[in-house]
Amino acid sequence: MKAPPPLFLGLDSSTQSLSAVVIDLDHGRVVYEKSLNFDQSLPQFGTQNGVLPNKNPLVRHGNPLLWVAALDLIFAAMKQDGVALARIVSISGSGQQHGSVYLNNQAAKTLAQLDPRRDLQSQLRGIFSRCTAPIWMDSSTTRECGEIREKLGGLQKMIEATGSDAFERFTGPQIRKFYRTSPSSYAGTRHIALVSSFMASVLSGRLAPIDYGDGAGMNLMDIRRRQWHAQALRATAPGLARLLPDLAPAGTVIGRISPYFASKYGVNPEAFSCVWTGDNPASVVGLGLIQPGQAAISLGTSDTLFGTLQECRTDANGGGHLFGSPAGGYMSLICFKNGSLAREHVRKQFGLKDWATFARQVDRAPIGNHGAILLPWFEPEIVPRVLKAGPRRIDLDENNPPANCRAIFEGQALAMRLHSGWMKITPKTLLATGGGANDRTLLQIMANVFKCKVQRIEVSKSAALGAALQAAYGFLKARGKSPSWPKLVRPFSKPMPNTCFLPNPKAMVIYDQMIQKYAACELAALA
Ligand code: XUL
Repeated sequence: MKAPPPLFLGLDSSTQSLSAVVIDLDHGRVVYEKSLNFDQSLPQFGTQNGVLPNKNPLVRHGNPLLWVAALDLIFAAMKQDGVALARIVSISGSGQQHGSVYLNNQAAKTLAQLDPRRDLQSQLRGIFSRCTAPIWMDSSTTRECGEIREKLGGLQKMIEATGSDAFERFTGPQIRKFYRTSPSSYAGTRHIALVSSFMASVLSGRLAPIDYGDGAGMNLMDIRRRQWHAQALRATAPGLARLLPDLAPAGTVIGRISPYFASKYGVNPEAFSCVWTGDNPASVVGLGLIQPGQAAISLGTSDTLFGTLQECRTDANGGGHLFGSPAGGYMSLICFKNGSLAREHVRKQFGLKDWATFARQVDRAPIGNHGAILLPWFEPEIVPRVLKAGPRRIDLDENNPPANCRAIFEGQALAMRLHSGWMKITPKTLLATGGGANDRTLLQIMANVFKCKVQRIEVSKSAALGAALQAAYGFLKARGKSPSWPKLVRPFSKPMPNTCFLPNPKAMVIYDQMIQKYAACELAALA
């Protein structure tokens, strides 16, 4: 009898949940999917949408102990659901980008000696030099961004060196703030991990490297040479080089899975534990964006637009980012903090019970909304940089439900087009993923604004799927094979039937005019 095919596991530790996707590469199919929502599954941590409450709207931290508790829960769930964990030959993952975890001198030893009779949370409690982790939603480091940018020689030099301007949520400015405000805790830090490399460290039982995708989200990596940028490290905090792990391609085999997971959950003890990446880089491969010029929008907690590039092209205006792609080459990305939570804000404001009801309201207002503009900055925004939260309404009646529902969708789509011109991406099809991609009205508006076909892709957990593919790539490479990315992704990146949205020529003309007004309103609001 033929042995059952090997399985590959991808995990995604995102802002609000931990997801798992298991794939069978031989048959080109996903055999298992699961998501654990942090607020619901681990209410004892007191998070709201995965974030620790903080009175200061600029400060947003997560709890690394919650993330490891979720890891225990998801392995227990997989075991309970009958996933053939003994057939898993390789594991990789992705994490919310930019967030940083600060470990002390106990970390390496503790990770290497995990006891399967106890849980992760109680064993790892003592390994942190900072008990919370600033995440990508944090905007509290404007001062540090200015200092680092200046030390590196200004905006253009910063972008040239690291692929991005200094951004509040990026890890370098966050590290600098920690060093400045808590010097003794910084002195007690022996290792700084990203969410991705922290989770990979727990799975591997040893401190894991950072990959080029997530490494580029730190303002610390030389984007061309793919090594730590000595001057950026010096500009950030003293002794930083000693605190960072090596950089490595995503999917590189770190070692075998920690015996903790093998003996506690029955994971194959020979399974490889591979280097993780960021959630957006993982989505690039999860969506099959391997050819230069392919692009996607991800409508989740953050809304992002990203595409695959061969060459190193940066945004001279400083709003966008360039990261390494797990499939080699680069990915361009623009990120808006006001994604699903802003949409939800409007839905709740008008007491609309679900998204279908919301969509009916949108349809009651005409395309272009009689010129009503909503700058959707319910939270401090990343692009453009807005620190004082609060939506700005222009020619928009605050109490009119249809106008406001349409205005948030149109405003988000217009902002995406306005700020992504530098990518010079003109895809035939823009793929759509994330929870917001369930909304047909939103996708139709995206198609009209971007003037191209928008297609929803049959992947609900694109980052976790990308991570599983990364695990497969790393496994095959370590076995001396030469895996091909286009071949690996092909069976998994199928567009969904009946979810193709074609641009409407009349709407295209309306939005071509409206984008001018949107840009002018944005400029005026920023001034
Ligand atoms: C990207 C970014 C967000 C997070 C969300 O730069 O900050 O998309 O990765 O998890």
